Amino acid sequence: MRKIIHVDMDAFFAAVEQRENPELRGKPVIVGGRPQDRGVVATCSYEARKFGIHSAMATSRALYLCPDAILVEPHFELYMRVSHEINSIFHEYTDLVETLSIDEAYLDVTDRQEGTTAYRIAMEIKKKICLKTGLTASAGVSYNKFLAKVASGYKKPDGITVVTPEDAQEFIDKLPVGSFYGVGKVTEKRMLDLGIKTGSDLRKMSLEDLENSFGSSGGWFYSLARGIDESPVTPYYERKSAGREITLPQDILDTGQIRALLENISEDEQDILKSIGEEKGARTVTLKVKYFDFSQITRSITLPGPVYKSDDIYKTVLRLLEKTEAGKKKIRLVGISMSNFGEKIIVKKPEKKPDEGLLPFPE
Ligand code: TTP
Ligand code: MG
Repeated sequence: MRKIIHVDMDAFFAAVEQRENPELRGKPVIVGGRPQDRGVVATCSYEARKFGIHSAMATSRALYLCPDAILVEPHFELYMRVSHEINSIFHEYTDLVETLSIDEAYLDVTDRQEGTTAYRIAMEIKKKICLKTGLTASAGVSYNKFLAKVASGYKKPDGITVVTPEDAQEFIDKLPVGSFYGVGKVTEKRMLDLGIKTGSDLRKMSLEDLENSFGSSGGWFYSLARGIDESPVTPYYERKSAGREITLPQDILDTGQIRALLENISEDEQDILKSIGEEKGARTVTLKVKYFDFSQITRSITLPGPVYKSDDIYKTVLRLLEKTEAGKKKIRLVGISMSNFGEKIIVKKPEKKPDEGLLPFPE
């Protein structure tokens, strides 16, 4: 059985601001954009939540609900620094860390429990986060990602909740459908319209009915209602593309020579994909050309399926080469890059749609 921990920082941006400025502690603090700029709330302190303020609400409305709240503009760089600090704590325990957002991650500690338990590891992580950053986090411990995530939100702030296989069904049955992974605002409303309010109601639905009502997500909801979520903790890689480019020793006009170079780079590309574990290939191929006068263009194509073999990459690149001025203008640099990794995604786990008006997360 797997042991998964989900850790989520409490009122993250607001807690960081309260740490930086003692005058903000114990007070309703809103981090977000200014009302005169039609700003929205990124988050707010727990003191502010008592007034009904929440993320993505217009700041003007938030200040109407709590005129004494203190509005602070976000300091993303600072939050990113803290985010890196907590991530390095996670990595002290396992490499199987999946970063979900700036303040939360899953850890798979199945193989890290010698002489300890997942619960103790989670306690230790919370303590270390507090020592290193002065902030509190909440944690959930269970045998899959879905339950660990719901559990971490169960006793916020500064909480820890364990859901064992024995307790799971009772725990799930009581959950409001809105807390199921993949149930966004629209799906929640549709479920409520169908009379599905809790996990228990969801479990009473047949697979067929769920598929009829929710398409490919139906099977996912059917499994979640029974505490089944096999999705692995997948370490998050920042890499979104992989490429290689060559600056030529001399500018080249001859397309034959350019093609030969591109053939070599296509072979390198296959090796690069292999070395980064993207052996299923990538769907988007981009050709970059810099002309003798330093003007530069890129031409790309997104294919219906991924390419991986150097021959296929090369063939695709030749199509792109036709859309350049190769042969007419001397070229000083050529490069190929591949992105959009993996097979065409078959939707198994629906994405939770962020609410409108979200502040963009920093890159
Ligand atoms: P959350 O973990 O959703 O919220 P939180 O950490 O502020 O509060 P909680 O104790 O309930 O976990 O999001 C983490 C940070 O991401 C949050 O501090 C601010 C930012 N954020 C936005 O900028 N816009 C949003 O709509 C949300 C939900 C979060
Ligand atoms: Mg949080």
